[in-house]
Amino acid sequence: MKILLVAPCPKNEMRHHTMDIPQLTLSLIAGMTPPEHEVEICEEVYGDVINYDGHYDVVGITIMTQTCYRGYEIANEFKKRETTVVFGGIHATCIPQEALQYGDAVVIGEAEGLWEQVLLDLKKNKLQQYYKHTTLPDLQNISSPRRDLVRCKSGKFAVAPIETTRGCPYNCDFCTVSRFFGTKQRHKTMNHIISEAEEIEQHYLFFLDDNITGTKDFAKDLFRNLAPLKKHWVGQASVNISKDKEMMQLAHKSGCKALLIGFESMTDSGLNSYRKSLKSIQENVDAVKRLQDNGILTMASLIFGLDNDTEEVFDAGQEFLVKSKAAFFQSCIMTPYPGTPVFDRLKAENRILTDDWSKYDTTKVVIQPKNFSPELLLESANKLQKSMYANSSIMKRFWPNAMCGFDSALFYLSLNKGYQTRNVHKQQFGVNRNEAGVPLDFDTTKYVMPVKPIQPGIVTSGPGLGELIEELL
Ligand code: B12
Ligand code: SF4
Repeated sequence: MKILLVAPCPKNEMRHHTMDIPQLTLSLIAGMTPPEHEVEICEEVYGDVINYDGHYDVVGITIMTQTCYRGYEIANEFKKRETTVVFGGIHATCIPQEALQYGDAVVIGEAEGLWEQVLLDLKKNKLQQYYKHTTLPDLQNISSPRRDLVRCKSGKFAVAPIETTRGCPYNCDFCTVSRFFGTKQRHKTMNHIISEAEEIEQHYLFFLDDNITGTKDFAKDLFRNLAPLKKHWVGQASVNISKDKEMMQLAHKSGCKALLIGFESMTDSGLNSYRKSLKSIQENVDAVKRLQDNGILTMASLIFGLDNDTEEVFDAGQEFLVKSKAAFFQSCIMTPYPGTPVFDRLKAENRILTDDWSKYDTTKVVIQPKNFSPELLLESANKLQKSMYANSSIMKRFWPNAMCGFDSALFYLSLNKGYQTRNVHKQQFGVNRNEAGVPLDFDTTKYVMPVKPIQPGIVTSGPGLGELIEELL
């Protein structure tokens, strides 16, 4: 069969030129496809153009919430040509009923073992509507990604994605990860990870794991095995790494240049409700400094708009960033992703302002915060982001980060300048509300009308939401 795998990108999304990271998802699915099939990969964000008349037997589309409408538009084009369309990914898993309106089948959860079944069923002309696991797949025997099919290899820093684990024990109320990948971390074998890393031609690796140090012994072992490869890498970790000197040293020796750390909230009450483990601004400042002392830059991620947040959180965030001189800053606006307890709660409290999924990307306001206005949330988060990426701030934060090494200094400057440029684009977005008279019913057909006839009984909102994942976990 001739297969096309697509990662859609909304047309108005700006491409981030500083660091191009191809998605691992599509090459992984290609890797689990039996060799008798011919596979092509298309990543719209890097300018790949979809050949609608390529006579594919099946088109697989991966969707996140923010990209789902573009995914549905692509599906519509293929449905006009009577091509079979299969959806997968985090959004399709959270609302499989919705995705099914635009395609022929939905793979719920991880594709390993299910995608192979989809292809077998297709061959027999017996495609089912939903495919889902009864247990989460074991990563010990996972197939390797087909990196040879990935076209995007450029950028100032050419970065290759790689994963070592799946799952996150924290289960934060606003996040889909634990509900999707489970609360127990599952690992690939060390041999598999190291030989995959060895084969990657790029010098920079991006570990996709939500918390690379989630299992301490495994992480330390990984770093020891990685060191001889002399690669550089970036990844995500819990702030707890800053309390473990040996872990920081091993990470640094293995080539770790920067870690994205979710500090999430700077107020005690915010932290308590989202189960993070450092409590005061000073403790968080010290954590960043300890990482800097060990040669690791911090990308500090803060969420604004949590229910415990008062107007003071923005000043607290500012204080933390100024004092810590964190290398990078990601300001996330609280976004209620479908399938999360926060979505259900805010929906029940009528505090969701729009059902336009394309706005759900954490840079736009789609909720009514509890203690201040949506406008204040947007303005304050933007102001913080703008002040962090002002030239004066970039210069003030330069030295402690540049002390981490020449490569780090270069990386610091490039990424800060990249964020500065992107920021100009971001500031334009306002608070997003459904237009007057448009009901908040989470019915996507008012945004993208399916080409397939709408099947009666398929609900896109309400109690059905997320049920299928709950069952699995
Ligand atoms: C790395 C990452 C990024 C990187 C992406 C770099 C890259 N090019 O890969 C960066 C930093 C750029 C990024 C950006 C964003 N991200 Co991000 N990101 C992740 C992260 C940590 C890993 C993604 C990943 O590759 N996982 C590993 C792959 C293998 O898993 P997978 O994609 O789910 O694929 C498996 C299954 O879903 C299934 N599958 C997937 N697609 C398909 C398709 C078919 C046809 C089939 C059969 C199966 C299938 O099979 C795969 C193998 O089992 C996830 C969290 C997570 N653990 O997944 C968040 C996550 C995906 N990101 C998220 C968000 C919100 C964003 C942003 C909107 C904003 C932000 N603050 O980061 C932007 C938007 C980017 C965009 N593309 O539009 C959310 C999405 C929530 C949602 N409901 O949509 C997640 C889940 C994080 C979270 N805490 O909730 N992200
Ligand atoms: S926000 Fe981070 S720590 Fe919390 S569940 Fe999601 S991935 Fe885990």
